[in-house]
Amino acid sequence: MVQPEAYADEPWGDRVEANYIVRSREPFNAEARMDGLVDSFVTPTERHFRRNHGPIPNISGAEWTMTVHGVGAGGARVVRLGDLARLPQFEVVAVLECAGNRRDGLQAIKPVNGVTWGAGTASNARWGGCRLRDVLGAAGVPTDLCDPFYATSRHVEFAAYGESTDDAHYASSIPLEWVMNPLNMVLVATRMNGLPLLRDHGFPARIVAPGIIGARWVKWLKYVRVQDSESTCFYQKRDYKILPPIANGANCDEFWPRFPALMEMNIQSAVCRPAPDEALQPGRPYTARGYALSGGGRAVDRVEVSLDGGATWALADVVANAAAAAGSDRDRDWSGRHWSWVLWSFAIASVPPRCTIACRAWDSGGNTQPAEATWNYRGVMNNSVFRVTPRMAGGTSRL
Ligand SMILES: Nc1nc2c(c(=O)[nH]1)N[C@H]1C(S)=C(S)[C@@H](COP(=O)(O)O)O[C@H]1N2
Ligand SMILES: [Mo]
Repeated sequence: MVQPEAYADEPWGDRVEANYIVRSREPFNAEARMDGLVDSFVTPTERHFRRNHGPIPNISGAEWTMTVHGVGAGGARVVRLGDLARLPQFEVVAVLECAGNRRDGLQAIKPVNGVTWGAGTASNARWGGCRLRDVLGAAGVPTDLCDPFYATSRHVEFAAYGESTDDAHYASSIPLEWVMNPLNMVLVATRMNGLPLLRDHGFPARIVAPGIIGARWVKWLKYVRVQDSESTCFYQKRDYKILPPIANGANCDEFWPRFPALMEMNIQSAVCRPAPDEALQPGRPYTARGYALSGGGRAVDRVEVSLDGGATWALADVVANAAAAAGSDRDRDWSGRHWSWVLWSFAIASVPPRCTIACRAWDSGGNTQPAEATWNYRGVMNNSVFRVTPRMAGGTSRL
């Protein structure tokens, strides 16, 4: 349990509350206002959502240490920011999405266990730091994925400084093989959008695991550890799983061990404009805009919009993607991996007097979003077709 005094030192100066819908203050949980998400391909830091399971630790960069538990003799080492800075530096533009994004759609069906979220817990940032693979390689972990070492399933656990609400500390893990593949760009990130991480985002160092749900992007790193089984932390074993709809608060203990910890994001999209509180002018043109993303490095291949309840779907224009942002006309990065979201727009020539705008995306795995959501106890991974029914401005149109 976290004592209330633990929240006495929160970084309120770094939080532009006007940009957010604040869902809880202790811990600080705030999603981005939808209309602020589509102005730029890379989400400005002051608009990036914040998701915390406890108070924000106040760590001195000069004093911070992270322990690396690698393999064999000399496999345990303590690293400081200077050690990370001496390794080759990389940048990746990657979308961070909370597995609880759009939980409100499941809550509307039946109560769920978790913070309410609309579609504002996804943001696209430019992350910088060194590769976790290089940190582990220096701690004795074989970097050749054909090494017999990889014949056995292994995991890397990430654990955080600071307290958390459900366990002694925040921790989780992902498969080692994923981390050691350089194409996957798993970083020990120290920078976000060109600046040192804010405290809210994990200063001085966090995991960036592109294509994987936000819960694995552990902030305020205390140690990284190679081990034979996944993390036993609450957030790995008893949270962030899609339980079957028969599981509930009374019987969930029976179901947690039977279902795997979530890893890759699923195909997702949302309308950001019109925002939920925005009024449209009937009969006038309007350009709807939004984002779409997928997990595991899969590309968003198309985004579709329906104004007739899903009877017909028209193609939206993808107006920003990673290739365009990098000044390239190739739609695939050479490795075929996609870590960013795309932004899309859809021109409506004349806004009908009553309309629901629906969107859905398709990814390179041929996946699309289901017409209706299936409820799950933890309220995770809701990616049903996104619908917004805007308010219509009454009376005369604005001059
Ligand atoms: N130490 C720590 N790391 C954490 C969390 C946390 O509560 N504590 N929350 C996780 C979850 S669930 C998400 S979605 C992302 C959110 O990252 P952000 O706050 O930088 O947007 O951080 C992850 N890393
Ligand atoms: Mo999350």
